[in-house]
Amino acid sequence: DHAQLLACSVSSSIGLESTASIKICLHGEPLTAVGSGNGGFDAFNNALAKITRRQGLTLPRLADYEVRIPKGGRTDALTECTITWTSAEPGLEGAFKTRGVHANQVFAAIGATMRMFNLVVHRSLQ
Ligand code: ILE
Repeated sequence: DHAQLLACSVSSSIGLESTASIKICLHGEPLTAVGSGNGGFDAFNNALAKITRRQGLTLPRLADYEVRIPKGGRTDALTECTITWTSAEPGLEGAFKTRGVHANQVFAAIGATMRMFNLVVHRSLQ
């Protein structure tokens, strides 16, 4: 992969905005950013947006977001997050889906987002 999430802290509270602090290795270079937002995933996306803006990359828009667990799962189940993105960028036009799996549902969404980000970075090199 071209972009790898080296470190990520997401903090959520009641009565305060969520915050995220991230470190991404892009083309072998470690890049850090912080973000805040309306929910932990929003905070992560705002941090990622700072990095992509600096790199001159345009991210697709989130069009749908689904999170589920296997049937019969319990509170310790792995969650699967499927995100539908829409993009106007050449090579990524239209809608596409990415998926992430993690015990923590926000990290499942972040995994799906990193897959999308890698597609964007890959296209930008072509
Ligand atoms: N706002 C929530 C979050 O940041 C969801 C994002 C709705 C898709 O976790």
